[in-house]
Amino acid sequence: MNDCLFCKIVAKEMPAEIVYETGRTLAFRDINPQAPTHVLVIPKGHYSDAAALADADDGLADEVLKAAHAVAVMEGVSEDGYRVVFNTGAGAGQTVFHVHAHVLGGRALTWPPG
Ligand code: D5M
Repeated sequence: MNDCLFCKIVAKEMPAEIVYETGRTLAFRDINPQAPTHVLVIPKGHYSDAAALADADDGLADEVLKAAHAVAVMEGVSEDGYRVVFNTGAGAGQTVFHVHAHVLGGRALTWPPG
């Protein structure tokens, strides 16, 4: 996708602090962190949101979730608990329409979220 910010990060046309990478996924720090650990995990291929990723039905959604857990372990937040969030749709606060899992941890996380 020509105008997609996260496709540009995948293509290394935009800088990002990459913390983890597999063949089909990429994880980088959120530019506006909401917790001590706030990493975004994306598929390298373009899917607009979590529903489109699920529809791909080729194991990629599993890989994104596995990468999210690997990031939590690497960041040292898996023991105390962490959150994986897919904002899906503008009404849920999605602003970048290349599906991304927010991995949040390193502080007490309250529920319900805002
Ligand atoms: O989350 C979109 C997230 O993407 C939001 O937390 C900011 C983050 N963001 C936006 N631009 C960048 C760049 N260039 N690097 C890293 N992080 C970025 P959403 O769920 O769509 O609201």
